[in-house]
Amino acid sequence: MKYFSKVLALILSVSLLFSFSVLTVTVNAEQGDYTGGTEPIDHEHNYVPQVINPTCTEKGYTVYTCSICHDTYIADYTDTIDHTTGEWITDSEKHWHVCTSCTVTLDEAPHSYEWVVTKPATAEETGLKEEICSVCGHKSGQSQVIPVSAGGHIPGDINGDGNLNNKDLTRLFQYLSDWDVEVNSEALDVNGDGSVNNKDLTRLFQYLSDWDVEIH
Ligand SMILES: [Ca+2]
Ligand SMILES: [Ca+2]
Ligand SMILES: [Zn+2]
Ligand SMILES: [Zn+2]
Ligand SMILES: [Zn+2]
Repeated sequence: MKYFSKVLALILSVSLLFSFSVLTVTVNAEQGDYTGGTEPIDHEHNYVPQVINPTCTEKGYTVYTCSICHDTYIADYTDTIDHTTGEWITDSEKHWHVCTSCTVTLDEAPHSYEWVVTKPATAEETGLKEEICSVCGHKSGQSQVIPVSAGGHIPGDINGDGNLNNKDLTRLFQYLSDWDVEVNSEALDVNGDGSVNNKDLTRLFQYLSDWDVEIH
């Protein structure tokens, strides 16, 4: 009987010890489950905002972090900003921009050339017209000399548009054919002989054909 009591006592104490161990393990396990996302102690989150500014490729947002448990969430997205463009970049055919922050190519288009008087002619000196892109300012390399202006007109500029070309030849032909066309009367006497006739037409044709002749 005494022996039996001893055995029982041993069994009881072993099972008690076992239960206690299980309990201890369980508590440890519960504590071990905590990995920093949430703290077992209840608290009012104290979210501190950190604003991340948008770029031209990524939206902006605000990161809210709890100063106590470090729980975070993201909210308050803001739209992307415009690309940042500097100077035009050009080649012989086209112009474009490159965003200085994300390097995307923007606004690519062929040059849009116009004739621009870069140096007006005077009574003493010839002027210069150049073909320049009206968008980016690129010069095609094409240029025209503007003849010295004499007495307020450009020699040979029959239609008075500042250019010397076949349109003037046509206009002079029309004028001589009694068409009702506008002419710069001071430019009509192309060869400077005091009268306006077919000789002036011939002289202008020769001049425009790069013959070595004078016009007035
Ligand atoms: Ca003209
Ligand atoms: Ca003449
Ligand atoms: Zn918190
Ligand atoms: Zn960009
Ligand atoms: Zn251009």
